[in-house]
Amino acid sequence: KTVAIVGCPFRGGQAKLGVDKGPIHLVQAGLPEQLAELGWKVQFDGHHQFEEISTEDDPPIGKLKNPRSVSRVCEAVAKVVGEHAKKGQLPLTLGGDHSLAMGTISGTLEKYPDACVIWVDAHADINTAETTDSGNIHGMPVSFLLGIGPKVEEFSWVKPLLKPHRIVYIGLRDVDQGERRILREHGIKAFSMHEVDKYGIGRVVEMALDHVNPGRKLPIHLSFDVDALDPSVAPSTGTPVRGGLTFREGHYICEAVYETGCLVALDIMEVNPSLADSESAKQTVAVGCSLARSALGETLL
Ligand code: DIR
Ligand code: MN
Ligand code: MN
Ligand code: MN
Repeated sequence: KTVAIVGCPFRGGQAKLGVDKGPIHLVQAGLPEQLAELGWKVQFDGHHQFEEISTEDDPPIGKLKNPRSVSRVCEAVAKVVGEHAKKGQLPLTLGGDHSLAMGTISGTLEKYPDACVIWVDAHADINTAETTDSGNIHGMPVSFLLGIGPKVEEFSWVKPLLKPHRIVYIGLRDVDQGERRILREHGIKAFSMHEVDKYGIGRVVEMALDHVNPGRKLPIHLSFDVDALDPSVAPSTGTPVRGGLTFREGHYICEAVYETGCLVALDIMEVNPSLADSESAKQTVAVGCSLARSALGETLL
């Protein structure tokens, strides 16, 4: 078993500086060695630089900010992730902002068209070119993957391969009005922090898996935005929202997904070591590493 680390130092899907440094810090903190320790063969051939893709001179298209650079970077990421998956490797993408998941999930679906997605986040990231208030594309990748909302020519390479019943959310607590409507209209299953409080994380994960992966046979892509965690656990991230998952709840999700034996791709997104103080940054990077380890088989006993 081989894990291929795809380092994506990219921040064009949102406005804050520093999230492009996330993958560098995660690797410097020893993530490749930690995964090797768990028995994985680790392939990591340096961070992707996307040098040929300019983030300057990229004026908005409609409300969308940095549309060309986001689109081209995600297309490149889709290709890289797809190639690793086709070799039978498990791609672990380190962000960078969550717009990258447009690429990672496209790559996964290229190899595994029946894959389901578990999206762990404070946010639904399902705004469309029409509903977005911020224009930040990290708030929109899911709508592109589903093929909903107005068509944007620049993103025409994204195949709408994801079906609404193949994605489930855990951890939501900051969902825009337009996003609520989309979730409702498309019947997309979401477990907000309210359900985590009500049922406990164990039952929530079980219900989430029952929804997207009833027979536990389908490949799983786990896309984890560290802002799903409470800001006391993961302070260094661009859009923290209070009332999030505890350290254990976050790790439990990863452990339970690993236990299904169905995990084929993993994203750890939105670690921004430039935000908050350096202790907080260290803590957030360490949490990013330990979430990845849990999803890749680290156990407590
Ligand atoms: C908001 C915030 N829904 C937006 N989204 C964030 O900009 O569309 N996603 N922060 O991570
Ligand atoms: Mn997100
Ligand atoms: Mn988020
Ligand atoms: Mn988001």
